[in-house]
Formats: sequence, structure tokens, C-alpha cells
Amino acid sequence: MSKYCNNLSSELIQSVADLKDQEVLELVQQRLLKGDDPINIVEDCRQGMIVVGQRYEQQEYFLSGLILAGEILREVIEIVQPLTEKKFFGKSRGLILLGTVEGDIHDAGKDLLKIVLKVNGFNVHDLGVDVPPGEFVAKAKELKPIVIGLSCLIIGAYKAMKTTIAMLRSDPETASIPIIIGGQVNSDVCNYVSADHWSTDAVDGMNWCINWVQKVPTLSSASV
Ligand code: B12
Repeated sequence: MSKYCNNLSSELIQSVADLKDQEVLELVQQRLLKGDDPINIVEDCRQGMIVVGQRYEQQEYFLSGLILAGEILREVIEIVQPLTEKKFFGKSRGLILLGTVEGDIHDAGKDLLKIVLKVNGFNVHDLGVDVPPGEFVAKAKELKPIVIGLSCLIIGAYKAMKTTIAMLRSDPETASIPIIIGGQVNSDVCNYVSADHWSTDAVDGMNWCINWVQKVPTLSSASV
């Protein structure tokens, strides 16, 4: 990446962190005109959001700051999404069931993962946010996804994520479906909730799904 791009990248992170919405949108447009990858642009916004979260913890920002940050990211995703919707030619890699767990309403990361999965040939059924465990189980039984992805950014919702996974594992129809978690998670959370894999990066999560499909020959022939 050129020095110029690096400068634009740190400027974008800084503008998101400072909640300068107009400046963010201008920088996004500039980078798109320069041909920068939309996913890199959103990743920089995510870095800025981490700073917003830290400033919220330090009481430099309040809830209104989090709300504004969420709106800024939503606008950025609206701008970049059409550019990522190139048609994937070939057979679908299979269906992935996604949702943010009960008690959590954060959806930007989940929506970003959905874009990345679709661009890479997966079909996605998105259950939305604050999804009760029973709804994951019912939809998984109906749709028989190849992978289930749970998003969670709130410590208080880890328990609901654990319950969701326990319910999926205890039902013979859904017990063997692999489960990946993402958001504010790490290996300890992954062990606590008994998921198969964890990720804090949409592209890494998508790659794990691709590897999983390739390991199971019957899945790699799934059609759209
Ligand atoms: C914006 C924001 C909000 C917005 C959300 C808007 C929206 N539509 O999503 C609003 C204002 C609603 C909000 C509310 C709250 N928030 Co908030 N919020 C944030 C903030 C600043 C950014 C989140 C974000 O959008 N990041 C950008 C996205 C792109 O990143 P991401 O979600 O991490 O997703 C990436 C990866 O994690 C991964 N990924 C995500 N999901 C998945 C799933 C799978 C399967 C995979 C593979 C990958 C994956 O892919 C994405 C791209 O790479 C974070 C700070 C932070 N550090 O994240 C706090 C943060 C998450 N919020 C926090 C808090 C405390 C709250 C509130 C409780 C505040 C309050 N007092 O009401 C409420 C919670 C309400 C609820 N019940 O859910 C805390 C959570 C602390 C904790 N760990 O428990 C954080 C960490 C801030 C902080 N440091 O204190 N929030």
C-alpha cells in the first residue's frame, strides 16, 4: 500500500474515532475513487469504532457517541455494499445461518460478515439481532445450514450464546452443524460457549467456512 493510502487510512480511523461524520463520508468517497478495496475501508472504520468504544469506557463519550458511531458505520456500509455485490459465478458454497444472540442488538459486524460471505458464494439467512436460542434451533432445523454463525459484542450476552449452542448441540437434527462465533470474542469465550471456531474478522471467518465446506465433499457439491 502506498504512503498516500496509509495516510488516508489513518485519517479515516481518526475521523471515525472523532465522530466526524461528514469527513468520514468524504474520505470513504476519496478512497473508493482511488480504487481502494471496500472491505479495507470498512476495516479502517472498525478500527475507529474500537477507539470510540474505549472513549465510551473512559466516559469521554456517552451513549449518544455510540449511537452516532453506529450511524456513521451504517452509512459507510450503505455506500460500499453495492460495490461488493459482484455476482458470484458457479454453484453456491451452501447456506449459512447468521444472527446476533439474544440480549445483543449490535449488527454492523454481522452485516459485514454477510456481505463478505455472499461475495464469496455463500447463501446467507440472517435472523437479525436479539435472536432467542429457540429461533436459531427452529431455523436450523428448517433450513439445514452448513454452518451457523453467532455474533456477540456484549459480555452480558455470552450466557445466551452458550445456551443457544447447547440447544443446537442437544437436538439430533442440528447437533453436527459447525458453529462459528464472532464479535467481542476470544478463545476463552469460544471454550466457554463450546463453539467450533471464533473470529474477530469477517474475512477470516469466511475463510474458515470455505475450509470447512472443502473438508466435507458432500457439502462442496451443494447447489444454490
Ligand atoms: C456502535 C456501537 C453501538 C451501537 C450499535 C449500532 C449497531 N447497529 O450495531 C449501539 C448504540 C446500538 C450500541 C449499544 C450498546 N453498546 Co455498543 N458499541 C458500539 C461500538 C462503538 C462499535 C461496534 C461496531 O459496530 N463495530 C464495528 C464492527 C464492524 O465490528 P465488529 O462488530 O467487531 O465486527 C467485526 C468482527 O468482530 C467480525 N464479526 C462480528 N460478528 C461476527 C460473527 C461471526 C460469526 C464472525 C465469524 C465474525 C463476526 O466481523 C466484523 C468485521 O470484521 C462498540 C465498540 C467496539 N469495540 O466494538 C461498542 C460496544 C460493543 N458497546 C458496548 C456497550 C456497553 C453497549 C451498551 C450496553 C451501551 C448502553 N449503556 O446501552 C448498548 C448495548 C445494547 C444491547 N443490548 O446490545 C460495549 C460492550 C462491552 C462489553 N464487552 O460488554 C462496547 C465494546 C464499547 C465499550 N468498549 O464499552 N453500541
